[in-house]
Amino acid sequence: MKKKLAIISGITGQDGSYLGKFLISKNYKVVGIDRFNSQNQKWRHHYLKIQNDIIYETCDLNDELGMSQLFRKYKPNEFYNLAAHSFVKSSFDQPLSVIDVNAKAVVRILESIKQITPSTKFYQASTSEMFGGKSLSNLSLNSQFNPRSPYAYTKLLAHFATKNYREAYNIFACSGILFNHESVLRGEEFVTKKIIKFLVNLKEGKSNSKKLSLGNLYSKRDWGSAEEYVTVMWRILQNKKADDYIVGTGQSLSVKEFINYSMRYLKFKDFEWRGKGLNEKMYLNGKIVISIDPKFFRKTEVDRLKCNVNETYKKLKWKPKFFKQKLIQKLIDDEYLLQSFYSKI
Ligand code: NAP
Ligand code: G4F
Repeated sequence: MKKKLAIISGITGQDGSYLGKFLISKNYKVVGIDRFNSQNQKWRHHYLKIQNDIIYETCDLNDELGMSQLFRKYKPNEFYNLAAHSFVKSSFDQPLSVIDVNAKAVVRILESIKQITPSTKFYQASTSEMFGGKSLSNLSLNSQFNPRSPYAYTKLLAHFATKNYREAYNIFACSGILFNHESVLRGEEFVTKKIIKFLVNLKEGKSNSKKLSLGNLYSKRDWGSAEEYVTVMWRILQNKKADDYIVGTGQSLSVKEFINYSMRYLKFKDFEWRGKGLNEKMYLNGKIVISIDPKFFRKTEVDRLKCNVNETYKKLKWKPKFFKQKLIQKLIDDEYLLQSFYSKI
């Protein structure tokens, strides 16, 4: 039987790398779109040992001609659009370039599908950030969107464009509204990786790891596992009907709770939080190890995100295995494995 062919944009990122590995294990031919300066980002592929199994095509998502040529050349069965400016905080500093990659480029891809390969199934990486706000209840597909950053409002445009191409042109275009998902391959600017790398180094007495500065300790996120969530992206495109989906764990933790769980799993004793607001600090054996730096605060924060998992279970017949302590334990165990991998090469 002929292998299915999938194109993944954002192949060098956290999700692109895990999805690439997953699709290769499913016997797909995987074409990954990287950028001319992505070379130093291939470390994830080396770690997962997939670099020789991916057909790399270099093309910026904003390169309209280059992107349409990829559809002509490969006629993909599936296209996973994971490329994005994905860091919320820095999206405030460059809103126009965020609009280009997170919104305009998505419409161009959908146009290419419509004009060149209308049977290509399309997955759009939508995000729980689109809900924004201060939501207290569990978020579902019917919840109101209230984007609070350039990242979130550009993703919302792409989300609705995906829906519109599905409804107007009958294209198999789906959005997965995914809540935060983490792994050892997360970029170091994101809070879970920043915390865990610091704490593991602190535990191991590494000299570069004496003090950590963070922003808002009280925002809450519904954190799941990236390795698990990429399998759901694939599932979404295997359903009979194209639709939108919401994917989370139904559990949320604050940044501070995440740190406390991590400290306990790493068996740190004698740690305590003292002070309030900008003066809040964590002490370990009487010494400050974590403090607040206002430079990490968002101009407009999303205070709390928590998924209504009933919809996830019902529409996808899938339940997450990793959340809360189990996720944190995996992130810490995997951080040790990653560090040991790099110490040997
Ligand atoms: P990531 O690690 O930051 O990866 C982003 C990818 O996009 C990288 O491969 C990057 O390439 C690529 N990219 C950025 N700008 C590009 C451009 N102009 N042209 C081509 N490629 C470009 O993000 P992730 O965590 O894997 O997330 C994957 C997708 O899911 C993103 O769209 C994100 O917004 C969305 N999402 C993520 C989460 C989450 O919690 N992780 C939750 C909901 C939605 P370089 O390596 O060259 O920089
Ligand atoms: O790890 P974060 O930067 O992730 P954020 O902003 O929730 O966005 C991630 O998840 C979204 C899904 O909801 C994705 F769409 C998006 O692409 C990305 O993957 O920050 C998490 C929370 C925020 O409330 C932030 O204010 O942690 C808080 N935080 C506190 N101190 C910090 C820090 N965040 C970062 N990055 N760095 C800090 O020092």
